[in-house]
Amino acid sequence: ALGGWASAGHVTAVRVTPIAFRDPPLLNAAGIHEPYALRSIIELETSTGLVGLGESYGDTEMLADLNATAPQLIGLDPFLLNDLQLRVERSVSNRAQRGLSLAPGTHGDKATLKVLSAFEVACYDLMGQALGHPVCDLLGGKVRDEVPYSAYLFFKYAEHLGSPYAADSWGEAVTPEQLVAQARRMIGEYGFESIKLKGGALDPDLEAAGVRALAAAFPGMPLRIDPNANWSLDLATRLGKELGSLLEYYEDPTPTLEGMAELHRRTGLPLATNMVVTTQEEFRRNVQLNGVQVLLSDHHYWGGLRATQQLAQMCRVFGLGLSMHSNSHLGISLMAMTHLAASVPNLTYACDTHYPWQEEEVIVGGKVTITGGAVRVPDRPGLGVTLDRGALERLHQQYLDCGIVRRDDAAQMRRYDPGFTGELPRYREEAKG
Ligand code: GKR
Ligand code: MG
Repeated sequence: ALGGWASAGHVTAVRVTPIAFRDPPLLNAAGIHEPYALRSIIELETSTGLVGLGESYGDTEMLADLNATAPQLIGLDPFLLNDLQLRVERSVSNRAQRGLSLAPGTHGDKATLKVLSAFEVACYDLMGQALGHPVCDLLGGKVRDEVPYSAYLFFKYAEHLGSPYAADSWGEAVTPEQLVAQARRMIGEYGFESIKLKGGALDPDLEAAGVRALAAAFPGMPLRIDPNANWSLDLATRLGKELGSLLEYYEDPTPTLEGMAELHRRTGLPLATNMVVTTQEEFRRNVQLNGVQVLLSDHHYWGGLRATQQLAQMCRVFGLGLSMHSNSHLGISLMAMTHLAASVPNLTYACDTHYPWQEEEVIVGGKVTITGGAVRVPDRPGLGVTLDRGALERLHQQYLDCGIVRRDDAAQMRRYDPGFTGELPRYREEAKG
C-alpha cells in the first residue's frame, strides 16, 4: 500500500456455511423453539491472507440471499462499506411478502439490510485485523470495558417431543417456582444483574405471578417481560397496571404501534419494542405517536454496526431509550454485539442474549465467558475471535442431518398441540358485563 498505509487487501473468497446447534424447548408467543437453531457463518478471505468473520440468520431465504451476494464481493476493499452496500443492493431485493409465518424478531422483509449486516461485520473484523485494533475502536472506541447482559428467562418444557438428543439440564419451567429456580441458576452461573422474561407463552396471570415471584426473589433487580404482542390491549392494560411498579420497561405486550401508543396513554409505563419499530419509516411514525419509549436495536437486521450507531444517534435526538435484542446465536454474534454495545454511550440497559441457552460453539476456545453478568470487550485486533474449523464442520454436518431449513416455532408447537396457530394476540381480557 502507498506510504505504508495499512491495507486489508481485497476480498478473494467468500464462504457462507449454514450450521445447526442444539436449542432447548423454549416457549414463546410463536410456539416453541425447535431442537436445533440455525445460523450462517460468514468468512471473507482477502489477498493479504486475512479472514474476517460474521454470523447471521441461517434460514433458507437468508442463505439464498447471502449466496447470491457472495460472488459480487470478490475484489471488494473491506474498508469501503458504501461499496459493500451498493454490491448488496444490486444482488438482493427485499421480498416484503414471502408468505411465511416467521418467529418474533425474524423480519422477512429486510433482506438487504440483513445481508449487508452479515458481511459488514466481517469487513469490520478485517479492518480491525489490518489496523491492529479491536472493532470497537473503529466505532469510536469503547465507552465501557465490559458490556452487561440480562438473564434471559424462558418458560420451557423439560424435553423436545421427538428430539434426537437427551433433555437439557435446565428442566421444566411452567410455574413461578420453577421460573425462580431457573433464574437462580442462571444468575448464579453468570452473575447477571438484570432479568428479562420471555412471556406470551402461558396463561397471562400465571406469567404475571412469575414476574411477582422474580421481583420477590431478586429485590431491586431490573426486570422486564416480553409477551411478543400476544396480549390484547385491554389485557396488557390490566397487567401493566398490576405489574408496572416492578418493571424496568414493558416490552411488546400488545400488537401494533397504535396499540402500544394507546397502552402508553393508559398506563404511562415505559414501553419497549423489537417488533413495531424495525424500519426508519416506523421510527418516524413512533415519534409522531409516542408508541414506545425504548428501542431494542439489533445490528443483524438494522443493517450492521454502523447503521445501529446511527440508530443510537436518532434515539438520542428523539429522547428514546436504547436497549439490544437477540435471537439464538453463537459467539461471533456475541462479540459483534459486545463491540457495538461497548461503543454506544446511550445504550444504557443490559443487552438481551440467548447465549446461556446454547451449549455448542464455532469459535476457538469454546464458549465466551460471561462474568458479573457482562462480557469483557476484547482488546485483540478485529472481533477478537477465531473460527474452530473442526467445530464448524461438525455443526454444518448437524445442519445437513437435522432437516430443519427454516425456523418454525409454530410447526414445532403443533407436535404438542395440533390446533396451534400462532395467531396474535391469543390472550384477551374477559369481556366485561
Ligand atoms: O427466541 O423465542 C425467542 C424470542 O421470542 C425471539 O424470537 C424474539 O425475537 O428475543 C426476541 C424478542 O425479544 O422478541
Ligand atoms: Mg422482544
